[in-house]
Amino acid sequence: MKMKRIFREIAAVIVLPLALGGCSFFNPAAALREQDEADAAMEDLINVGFSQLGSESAWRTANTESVQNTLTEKNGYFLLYDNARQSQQNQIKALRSYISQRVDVIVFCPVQETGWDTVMAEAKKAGIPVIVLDRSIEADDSLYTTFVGEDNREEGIRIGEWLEDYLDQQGKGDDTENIVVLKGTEGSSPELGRSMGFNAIAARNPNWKILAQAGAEFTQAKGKEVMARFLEEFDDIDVVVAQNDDMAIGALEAIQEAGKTAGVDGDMIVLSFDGTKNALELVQKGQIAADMECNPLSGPLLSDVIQKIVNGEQVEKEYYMEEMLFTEDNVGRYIDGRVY
Ligand code: GZL
Repeated sequence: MKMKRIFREIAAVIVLPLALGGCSFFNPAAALREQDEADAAMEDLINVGFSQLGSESAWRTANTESVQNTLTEKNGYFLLYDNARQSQQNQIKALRSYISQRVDVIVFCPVQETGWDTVMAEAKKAGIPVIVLDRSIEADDSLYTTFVGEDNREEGIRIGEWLEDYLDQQGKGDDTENIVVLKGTEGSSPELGRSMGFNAIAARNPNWKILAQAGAEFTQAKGKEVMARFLEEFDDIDVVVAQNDDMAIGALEAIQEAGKTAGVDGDMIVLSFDGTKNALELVQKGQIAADMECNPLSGPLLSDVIQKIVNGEQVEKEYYMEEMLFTEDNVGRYIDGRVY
């Protein structure tokens, strides 16, 4: 589609000078014919520019692979991919590059909620539909076509409700519960959403005391570092809320190194988000008490939405992935089928 003109321009810039330069091994006619064939093949493909925010977690790797394994040439796509390494500026650069290459659709996972209006207005002016994937943004919603991802606030509420029920069942519904929270990338929609959801449940449980909340960037290393700091500061932590599995696994390492234990009969319980296979194995062992799924396998749904857009069909303003809560009661039925 639109990418065709780009390849002609590239061909003209590269091929002709070489031809004029008379390189002995170079056959300009053949090269242009090959270019035309490439153009023709390219013409039928949907050109998608995909800006991924980084590779900070197992979840992110699964999300990237889901998109790359779905938006393939065999499925009718030409995929341009960029890993922004947690930098909004890198994402904006990638989006501007896709605009200048006149792709058919732009897809991006925003590293943070704010700061996108200008570049999205540029995409809109260029007539390129934008799909916000995974994380949501704070922007004029006329600037993007649709959102495909997860309801992070609902995830936070569901983990909080599970903790309420668990404590009631343990006969601790009125006990003081000292809680620490390992937050994801500050300002990201999962950090904001999960915090908002969990805090709404905490607000109706005055016996829950949130001792500390700190950012640990959704990584295992930072999760361990921040949890170690919490363990030095507080000697009576009852609940750890890790806003993703990588931080939860890091926290468990710190708990063990501090000579403490996690689990139903342990010093504290650990709650997590994502539902990665490694974490579900820890749920099965009782080291993580509950894990709220956040489904990264959005490639197929994304492709369905792109097809609707390029076919001129009406699309919803948002599409949410199916998600469930894993505990030791149900995890055994799902763990073998886990692909991430
Ligand atoms: C959630 C997603 C988060 C995951 C983390 O929608 O953006 O980012 O929970 C990932 O594991 O790093």
